[in-house]
Amino acid sequence: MVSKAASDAPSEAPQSAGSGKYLTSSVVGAAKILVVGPLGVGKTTLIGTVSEIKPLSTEAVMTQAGARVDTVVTGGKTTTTVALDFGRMTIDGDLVLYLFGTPGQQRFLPAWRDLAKGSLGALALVDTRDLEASFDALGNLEDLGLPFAVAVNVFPGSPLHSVDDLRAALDLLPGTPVVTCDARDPASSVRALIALVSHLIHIATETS
Ligand SMILES: Nc1nc2c(ncn2[C@@H]2O[C@H](COP(=O)(O)OP(=O)(O)OP(=O)(O)O)[C@@H](O)[C@H]2O)c(=O)[nH]1
Ligand SMILES: [Mg+2]
Repeated sequence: MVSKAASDAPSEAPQSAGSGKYLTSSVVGAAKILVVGPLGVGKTTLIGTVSEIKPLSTEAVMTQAGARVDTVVTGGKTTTTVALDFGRMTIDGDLVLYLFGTPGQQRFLPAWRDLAKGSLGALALVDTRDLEASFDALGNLEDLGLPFAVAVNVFPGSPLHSVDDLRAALDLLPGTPVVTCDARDPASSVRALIALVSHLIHIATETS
């Protein structure tokens, strides 16, 4: 399931995990993971929360000029991702995840299909205040045949649904993990990514 990782570090560089800048020598595998979901669901936030390197983000200010083609969100959000987010997270010291966040605006869907190339799976963030907004991203993952886990990012006032109701509303396969998270909280976001990785390992074990 995972490929052998080459260390990011030059040979003379310290291998300590202290700075988080370089991969530790214990890393034996790597996986490219997408973080997808509709506008404002928390993709950039989650990658920034868990990344052990300074995350790459490509935020642009949303103006009225884009209102004709873009979804406009309220609640103080003034920027949106226009290309990708990138971050890196190591699990258990031996598996490194390269996290690619996709833009949420509908018009960037073709771009994130390109981002999907070479990825092993996706974490699909969902906001229960607008479940329908997730359909495009989930549909794209299904079209691409990319396994995914759903992480419900809980906002103030988010309606609470049972996992069974969410599965039905999102038309998920029985094995697709559904977890809740707060994208601003490292432990919660890491748990969501571990749920995805466990799912990917399960699929790989079943098919090998
Ligand atoms: N309450 C709450 N707020 C959150 C959470 N996750 C993100 N936010 C806030 O929601 C806003 C949107 O988050 P982003 O991370 O920019 O969302 P995004 O999915 O990257 O948005 P686009 O790139 O525009 O599609 C930010 O102001 C975050 O601080 C969460 O779990 N709970
Ligand atoms: Mg973003």
